[in-house]
Amino acid sequence: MADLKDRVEGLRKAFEAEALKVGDAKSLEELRTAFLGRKKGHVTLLFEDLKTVPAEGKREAGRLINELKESVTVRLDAIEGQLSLAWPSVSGTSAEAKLDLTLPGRKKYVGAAHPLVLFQQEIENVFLGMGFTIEEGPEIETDYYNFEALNFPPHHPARDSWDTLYIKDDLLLRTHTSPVQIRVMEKKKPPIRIIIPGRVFRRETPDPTHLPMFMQIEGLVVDEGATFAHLKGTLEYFIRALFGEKIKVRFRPSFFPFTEPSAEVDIECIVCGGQDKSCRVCSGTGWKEILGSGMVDPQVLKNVNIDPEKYSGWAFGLGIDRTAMFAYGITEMRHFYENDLRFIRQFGAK
Ligand code: FA5
Repeated sequence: MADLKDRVEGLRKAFEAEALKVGDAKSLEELRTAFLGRKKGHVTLLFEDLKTVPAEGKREAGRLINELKESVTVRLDAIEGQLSLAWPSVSGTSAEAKLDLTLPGRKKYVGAAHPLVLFQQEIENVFLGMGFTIEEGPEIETDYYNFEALNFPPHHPARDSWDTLYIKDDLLLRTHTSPVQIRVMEKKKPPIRIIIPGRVFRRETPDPTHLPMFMQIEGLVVDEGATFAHLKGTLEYFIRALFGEKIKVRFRPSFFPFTEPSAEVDIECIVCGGQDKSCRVCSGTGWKEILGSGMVDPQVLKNVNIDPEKYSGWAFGLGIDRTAMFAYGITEMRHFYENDLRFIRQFGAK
């Protein structure tokens, strides 16, 4: 038994010494065969010798040999793992083991701002340059802020044009950024000159220019002597700053319960220039609406305790996604949300 113990120890040391020399798959396989080979492996032969050990020592001897077998196997597997992780050596013998230095490197991409975020920042910068400041508000709103304070009485038919997603009776996903106008006017007194970017939600079937979740940027100015001429001049300046001096812009009369008079603003269809009767973006009209606007209705000012005899205001709500389509010449708004990296990497992600 003492003799077997010594042989186990001797083999363990011999194995360790050999294991340190292994440098490739071939020498690893040779070492595995030498110690664990089915017929003549050193450890295998020990099991043969076990038969000659007297009965009272068999159990202990078996344990020692099994431990040796286990530690040899674990060590061989670990070496195999290390070899497969290592770079193939240039001097390797097989063709595939050679490192091909002429292959192009693998590009590592770092994260970058989403194209809509970049575009939102571009819009914000134009307005920050004109002295506006940025405000934000909640995406989950009450009926009061989304509708009632904005002059939509309950059951008013104009509510139908905002297909609303309700959470419960009085709580809804805001359908526009206009409720933040009310929240700000409740807290701040004129002069007010703000923009409000944010996500809005509507029960809409997606198509190339409509989504059920999209982004708006609201603008609000309240001051003594604010007029429609200021609204028109500011929006024209903004649109030319984004699209260049030559862009064609038109103001079209419209209706919103919270502004009077109201106007929608269209820009020429950058996709077809009005030349394609089957254009999926402008439906062949040559124009596409990008924002709604108007003079703040005196009733809305009264709702927030601002005296409409002293102050007047104007406001607008621009679709960020819709406008970004034109700025980047994209014919499908859904691309912005599908997160296809081939699309996204065209906008600043390096
Ligand atoms: C409004 O949401 C008003 N709150 C805008 C407003 C603000 C008027 C302040 C007056 C004063 P409208 O529903 O038209 O209006 O939406 C404004 C803009 O959002 C549209 O011109 C368009 O650019 C964008 N938009 C509207 N619906 C969608 C949609 N389903 N998907 C993407 N963009 C949309």
